[in-house]
Amino acid sequence: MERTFIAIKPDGVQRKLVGEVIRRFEAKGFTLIGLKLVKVSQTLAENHYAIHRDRPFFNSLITFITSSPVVAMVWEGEGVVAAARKIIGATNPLNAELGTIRGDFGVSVGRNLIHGSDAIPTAQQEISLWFQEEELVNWQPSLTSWLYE
Ligand code: D4T
Repeated sequence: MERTFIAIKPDGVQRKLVGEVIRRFEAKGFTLIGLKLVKVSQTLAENHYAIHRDRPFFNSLITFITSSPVVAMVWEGEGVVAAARKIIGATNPLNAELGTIRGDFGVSVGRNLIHGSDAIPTAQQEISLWFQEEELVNWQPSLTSWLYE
């Protein structure tokens, strides 16, 4: 089953949106298999955002993501990587559709509340960066037959 890495960023945690974010992923039908509150280290932040190392916003991004706790999660389900990106919405919350998390709760690209892996290989890489294998729980939700034919 496909898995994706989702992080509620410091602004999402500070703004008490943890429950709201989890509710949306649960209500859609995805399964939570990993969850922890993380005080992000400089090293973890730089590894996670390595692809943006040369971008002008890199330093402020690292300062922001290490400034306050992050909720790190792994969600599972068919097509969860692409679906999560739709649930999250466009990078700039002002461009994100209403009904998405960023569209409903954000006004600024540097405070866009949540991260979701952008592709299956990225998801695998990010899950192993943020979680030990033993922190992930394989379980079978009892409502699976009501979600999948
Ligand atoms: P993440 O990676 O956080 O899920 O965001 P996206 O996948 O939607 O967008 P991204 O990788 O292009 O940006 C990563 C991160 O950098 C912040 N950012 C981005 C910023 O502060 N200023 C900017 O101009 C851009 C493009 C927001 C998300």
